[in-house]
Amino acid sequence: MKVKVLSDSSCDLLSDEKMGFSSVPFNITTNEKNYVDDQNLDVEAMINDFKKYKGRSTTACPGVGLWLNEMDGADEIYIITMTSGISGTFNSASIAKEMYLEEHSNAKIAIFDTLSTAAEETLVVEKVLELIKTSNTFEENCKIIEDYIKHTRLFFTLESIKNFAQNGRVSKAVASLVSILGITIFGTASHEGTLEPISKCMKYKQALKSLIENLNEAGFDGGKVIITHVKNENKALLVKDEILKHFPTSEIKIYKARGLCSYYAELGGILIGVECKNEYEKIFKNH
Ligand code: X90
Repeated sequence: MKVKVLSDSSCDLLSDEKMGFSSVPFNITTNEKNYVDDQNLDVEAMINDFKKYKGRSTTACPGVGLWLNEMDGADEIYIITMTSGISGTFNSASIAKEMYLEEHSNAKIAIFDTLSTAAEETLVVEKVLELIKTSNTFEENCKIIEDYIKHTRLFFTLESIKNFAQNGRVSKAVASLVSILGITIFGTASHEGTLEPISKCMKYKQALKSLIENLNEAGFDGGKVIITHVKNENKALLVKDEILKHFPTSEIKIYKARGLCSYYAELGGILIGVECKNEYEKIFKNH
């Protein structure tokens, strides 16, 4: 029996055939170039291009055909997507699921909308990759994953949300924050899977303080943590040290953001995915 785990490229992990994992790419497009967010993308070069680029740019979620290709004759398929609150990726994976089932009526496919991105999506994918190694049934795994997603959170610090605002993926009120230079926005993925600012900070120390307060409120007590950074390993290490200072039993991994998240979280951005004790309500509006 063939099992596959699929996710879009807002997850930090690259395709890994041995693990049965495929990453399906977003596209990032400027007037000059198209960047395909797959294993061949030179993320650093893309970030450098964007430092100089002044024109417009957009992104596009993976099309139905790309999802279908990666389903690849599998009998059991787990699909983990970034938030349906700001992207069409969940929708396009859902259409691919229906089409695949028409041809493979005995296959089992489950799609999980993380209502989040990057570090939190990566936590979920890593959980699924662990689960498929157990002797659990598909249905048992799906229950565990659904419950897991209710207990993961995403926090972030961003130095710019210009690309977010330019693409109309935040409200006007949030977009207005972009005009203020030199501040860090500390925020979280909302219940609906949108960007929710919590505070504006002049110093990174304030953002770290907010993070620890929010982790306590979320019932975090030292579980697994993933930190995704956009060319900012120093700050990722700072965040790691601060979390360990307050929650010494945390298991923390640091990953580099891939193309899509580097584009939206922008240079310096940090995304923190955590496992929490408290349930966080996830409101799925678009499906
Ligand atoms: O083209 C598309 O479908 C992509 C749409 C938007 C992608 C957003 C990527 C977010 C990257 C930014 C900060 C955290 C926001 C949290 C919201 C859930 C990371």
